[in-house]
Amino acid sequence: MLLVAVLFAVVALAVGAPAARGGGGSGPSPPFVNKGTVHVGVGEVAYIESPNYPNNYPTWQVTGWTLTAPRGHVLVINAEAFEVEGTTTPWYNDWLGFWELSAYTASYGRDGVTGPQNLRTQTNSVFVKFESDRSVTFSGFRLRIETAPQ
Ligand SMILES: [Ca+2]
Repeated sequence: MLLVAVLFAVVALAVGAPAARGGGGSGPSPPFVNKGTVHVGVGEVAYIESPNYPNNYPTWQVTGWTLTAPRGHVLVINAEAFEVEGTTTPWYNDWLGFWELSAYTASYGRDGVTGPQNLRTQTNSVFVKFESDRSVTFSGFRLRIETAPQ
């Protein structure tokens, strides 16, 4: 039981860290915009785009999506377009990341450079988070999302 509690605390810290970092300043976290849940059925294709795409995304904003697939399936995510002010080091400038929602696994795919390429999730639900800092924006991204058997 204690182990579960510790694991939960670690996950909570990992998820909370990027917003708490505050884009390099000491100010508050960027405002969060919840884009809701996108369910992708077997054989279906869904797309999510950065805010205002293909025009530039706003500065100082966190945008979140929840992606789900039917039980027994996972999500396969590909960036069809990805123009973001980022580095290969997480937590700098603007970045996109993924968190499993139904497993205590590490986040992955945090990236501001290439975007996900054939990223296969471990479970059927992930949280997608895009954070932009206080300056410099680009056209952002368009992600293609499909399902595959787990
Ligand atoms: Ca930026």
